Amino acid sequence: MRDPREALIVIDVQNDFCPGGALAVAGGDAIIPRINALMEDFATVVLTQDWHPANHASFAANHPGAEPFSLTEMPYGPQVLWPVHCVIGTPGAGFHAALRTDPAQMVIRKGFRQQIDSYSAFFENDHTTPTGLDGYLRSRGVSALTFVGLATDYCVAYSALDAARLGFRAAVLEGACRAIDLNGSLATARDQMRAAGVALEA
Ligand code: VGL
Ligand code: ZN
Repeated sequence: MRDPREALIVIDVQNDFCPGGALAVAGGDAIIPRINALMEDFATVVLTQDWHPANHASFAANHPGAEPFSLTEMPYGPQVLWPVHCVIGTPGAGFHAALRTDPAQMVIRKGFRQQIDSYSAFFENDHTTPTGLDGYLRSRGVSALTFVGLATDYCVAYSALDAARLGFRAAVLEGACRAIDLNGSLATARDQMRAAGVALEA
């Protein structure tokens, strides 16, 4: 068992990000056995769930003429337009059946505001609207975070970068993550994480 000040943060291991899903990440389900085993080592386990209304502004389908994986401009900056995914209450938004969920004390849902996407477990993409996870972890005395899950270059990276900015010690176990890797996004995310002091571990 690790020091009780350490928490495991499991990002978006949902059906739509796994093979067969609407925004499938290659090998997304292959990381699940390791994540399940890691849960044994941490006194605090948090799961996150991408959780969008069907009319969400991050869906290309809600921007007439826009192709999935194209870029648009939102009031808060550039935003990738994704295929419809993780719609509230649908099977695609559910956790993968192989993921253990019983050890988790907290499930954070994010991306439920129609106008704002939310990659990070801490802040929506405007970088100011909080999810409440920071307060939850601090009030439980947690100061160090290990991130695993999907996708390395979006929700995992944004979460780890925010964690470092908020003053948590942050590590990403890359072997327990898989990336979307859109136009070099994985290399960019790794550079940003290294620069922010996030430990990239195997
Ligand atoms: C994610 C794209 C859109 C992720 C979520 O979990 O990395 N990526 N929504
Ligand atoms: Zn999403």
